[in-house]
Amino acid sequence: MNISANATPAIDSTIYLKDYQKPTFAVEHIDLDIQVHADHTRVLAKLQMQRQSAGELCLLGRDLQLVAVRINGRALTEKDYRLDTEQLVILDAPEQLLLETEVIIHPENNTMLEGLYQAGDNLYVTQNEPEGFRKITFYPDRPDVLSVFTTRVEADKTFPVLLANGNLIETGTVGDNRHYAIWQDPTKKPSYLFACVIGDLAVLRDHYVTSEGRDVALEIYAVEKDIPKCHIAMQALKHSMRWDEEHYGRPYDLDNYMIVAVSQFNMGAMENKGLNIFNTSCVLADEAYTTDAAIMRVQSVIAHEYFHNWTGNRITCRDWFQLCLKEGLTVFRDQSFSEDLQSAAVQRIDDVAVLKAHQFPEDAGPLSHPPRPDHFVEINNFYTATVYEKGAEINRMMATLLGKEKYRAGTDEYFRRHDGQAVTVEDWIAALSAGSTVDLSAFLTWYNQPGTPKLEVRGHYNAEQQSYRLDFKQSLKAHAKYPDLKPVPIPVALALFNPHTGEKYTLQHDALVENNQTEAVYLFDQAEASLEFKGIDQAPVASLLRNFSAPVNLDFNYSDQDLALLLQYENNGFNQWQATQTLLERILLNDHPAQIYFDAITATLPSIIARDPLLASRLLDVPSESYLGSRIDEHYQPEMIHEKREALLNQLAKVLGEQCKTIYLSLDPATEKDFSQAMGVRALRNIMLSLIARQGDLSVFELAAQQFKDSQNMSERLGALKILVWNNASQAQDALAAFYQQYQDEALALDQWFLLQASHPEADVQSIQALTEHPDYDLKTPNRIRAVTGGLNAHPVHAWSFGVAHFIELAAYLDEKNPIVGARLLQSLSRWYTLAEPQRSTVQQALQQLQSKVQSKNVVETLNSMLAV
Ligand code: B3K
Ligand code: ZN
Repeated sequence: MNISANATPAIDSTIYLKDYQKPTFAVEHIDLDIQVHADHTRVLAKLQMQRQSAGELCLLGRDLQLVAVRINGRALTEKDYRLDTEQLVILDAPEQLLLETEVIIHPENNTMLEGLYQAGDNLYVTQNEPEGFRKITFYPDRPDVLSVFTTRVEADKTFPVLLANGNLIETGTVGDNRHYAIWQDPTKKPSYLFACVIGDLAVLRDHYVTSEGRDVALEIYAVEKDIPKCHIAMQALKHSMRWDEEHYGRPYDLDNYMIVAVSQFNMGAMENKGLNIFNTSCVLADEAYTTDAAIMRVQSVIAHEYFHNWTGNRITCRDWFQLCLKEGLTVFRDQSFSEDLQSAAVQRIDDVAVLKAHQFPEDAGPLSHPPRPDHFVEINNFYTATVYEKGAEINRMMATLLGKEKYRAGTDEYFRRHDGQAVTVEDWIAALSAGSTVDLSAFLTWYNQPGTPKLEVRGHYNAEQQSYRLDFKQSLKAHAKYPDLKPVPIPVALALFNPHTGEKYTLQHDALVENNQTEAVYLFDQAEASLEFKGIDQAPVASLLRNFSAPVNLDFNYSDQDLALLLQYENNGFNQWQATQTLLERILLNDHPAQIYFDAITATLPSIIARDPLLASRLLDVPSESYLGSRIDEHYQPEMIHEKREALLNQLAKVLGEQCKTIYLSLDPATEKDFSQAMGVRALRNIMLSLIARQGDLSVFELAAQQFKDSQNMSERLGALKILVWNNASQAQDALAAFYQQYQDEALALDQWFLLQASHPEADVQSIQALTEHPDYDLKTPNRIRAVTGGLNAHPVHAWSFGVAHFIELAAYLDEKNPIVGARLLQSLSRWYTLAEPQRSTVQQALQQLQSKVQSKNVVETLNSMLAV
């Protein structure tokens, strides 16, 4: 009965959305008994099942050692079932049955961090989305089988904490050394939301009273020394609970909500019902240990996982093709929450920057897929920027179009119709349309086709008629797997500025869907269309796609001067930023003169710094080398981009001259009461330090060394350390050693120490090797692996030269040990074919060689797609 865990998986097993079939059996109740021992874990499961439709009773299971199987009390023999590496099929199953199985699993050897696994000496945790539950027990492990779970967890008393979903109903001892806990989750849920935790952890407790009067116990579990770093997450949790009540009318539905922090985790966090499991990087937050950006991320991930309770858990996905139904909507919800936490414009800038840096390149390369794909080999490969971030943008477009009230009526209807169900993207759009009374069915096209639409707009001013016409055209690049591409509805938020006064014109036009006099939204949903405004007495400067109202590539005939004017006049902070980014892209990629940019930024910066330091810090963004690289489709030479960008930054430093030091010295984060303002001040000061270093002013190292020494804040300390280390200052080695000394037992701070060195501008094969040979480098901890690969990716010149060997070697190793992470790492090489020769062929050969060696579905599917260009 023992099926080998290592049999080669079937690689050609593509799964298609069109083949979806309803489950043949429902599971009314599952009773689990998980007995953890040092060298194995025994799992007993009792499933009360009921036939729903004709077909086999198929239980999915992987790497399980089957000990016994019984139906309605009768032990089965091998002729009663079929067993292979993926499933247990019961022959001649009755209509109604109690199925009992007993299996042995090995969480202590589970390096894939999927299913039940040991995460360090004192902890066992689960990760079951999307298909981890089948590594715990035989089960119809698919999201449309919802059941009531009762879980008994038993372990040695050296693991005092025994958790599972729902309410604790019993605890007790087993002999002298062991104990157990029984949990019951009253809500029906799919198996991917099952979780249990067995560990030696401390806990931070609080509570929250919902709008319905339910007093919810809140608990965050972490190792003892990290408990003081859990307060920000706890506040964010309470804030999220309130926010979801106020904005979506969704109160929490259980009596407890637990979060567990784990240092070995494949991704950010997991929304298991009432028992979230988090990567420590997404829960621990403390100004002394955590950067401002990481603190913001903690708050947004806490909110994200909490919001899943309604969008994901109470209403889940019918099948994994619908992943973006829960992820796109939940990302949109967490982004909206974060916009309320800090400057909304800066949050939008940061979210769009991520979209453009990751999703746009993904959608422009061989891994491009629709937010709702229609086929896959390995679903883990589809937890992508497209599913998450583009999915969020689709929801944002519909929300923009509907306005607050109608959007709320639409989401209310969704919850009313589908609570307790497993549904599809069509169900979401239908409910949103019915509730809002606006037909949104055209937005389905966004879910079903790949690629970033190109939106070409041309503005024509007619002085005689005092009219201004905008001609719109949309197009998509052909895609081999999705040939039938259609126009999509594109909400274009816009304003027209008088070029002399900077005032906005009043906009009158019947085609505008939202119009508050001077700011409007036009829904462009044809292949081509025009829009003409009357009463415009000067050739205006149009500001299009305000707040990034649609995820498209805009090509508009702005002059550079128009963009400079927008930096000055726009009251939409996002479009101010976008104007600088467009201008810089033209300078760096199309050789436009830089002077207009320098003039505009020097003229506007002082007033913006005084008003909004956080926004000011973003307006100084210069598009990253990797983003610029992603805009080049052939003969891409990373060195050339690097040199141009460096030259521009050096010139900017020169133009700003003395101002840099003046700004640096005039700002003091300690005097800022508001976190978001203080964060802006810290970001600005760090930018100024790097500009002063570019001026060749050696006194910057004194300033940086002082900042490093005096500050208790991680953003300030790391910012200063970067200046010292990246410029090889004489103080660098001492500071690096001091940092290590202070944080060697703080894994997340140490990740920053690795990242900072891996992203050294002069990093090379030896320095990267030294990092990977460091005693604290750990291949079992994805965060540590990502600290080094993240550093390499920060410099495309490095990533595409000696970095390639590092990625390939890692992927070959992870193919067996942790294929989810292995496949993910390779995605950053997906645009290899855009490189100029000979680099293009070198990388291609390296990928091909890897392709001949790897086995996992994850890595094989990723490489096959990457090489099929
Ligand atoms: N739903 C999980 C992601 C699971 C990823 C599995 N490879 C986290 C989230 O999106 O909230
Ligand atoms: Zn999510």
